[in-house]
Amino acid sequence: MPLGAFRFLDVPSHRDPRGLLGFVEGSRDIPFAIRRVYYICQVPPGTERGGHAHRRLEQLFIPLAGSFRMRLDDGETQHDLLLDSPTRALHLSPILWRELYDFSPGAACLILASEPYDEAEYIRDHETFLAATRASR
Ligand code: T46
Repeated sequence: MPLGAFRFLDVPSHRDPRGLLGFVEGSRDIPFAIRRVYYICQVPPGTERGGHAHRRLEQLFIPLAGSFRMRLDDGETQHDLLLDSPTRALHLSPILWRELYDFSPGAACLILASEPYDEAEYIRDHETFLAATRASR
């Protein structure tokens, strides 16, 4: 996927009377090898998370329970997305500013990442982010 792009992906899953089982294999169901997994949950009402972009990292967001919204900015266009289904994941490429908000009570999101954690590849200043988008065009 190009820099600054995003797309929703259907997560392969199996539903039967016992519930839902979803599965993702790195480099098969998503175009990157999974090198890190983290999760966000127990978010207090009214809390926002994110407020940054990544220089190299690709991520897949799987909203396992509840819902939240994500504002995305590619430097030119803003999008406001609802994540509310464990079988509809959001794939983000690098160079996308993200803000997560409006978490429902009990919301939980699993994130699959293409790189180990590295604070140096975060862009936490919006002006620096805008400069990076211009450089990437
Ligand atoms: C993202 C959004 C959606 C680690 O030590 N290892 C990790 O893998 C992660 C993700 C975080 N941390 C530490 C770094 C900070 O001291 O956990 C602390 C909180 O992280 P942060 O303020 O970056 O949390 P969010 O929710 O603003 O951002 C996170 C991810 O960092 C980021 O990649 O896209 O979730």
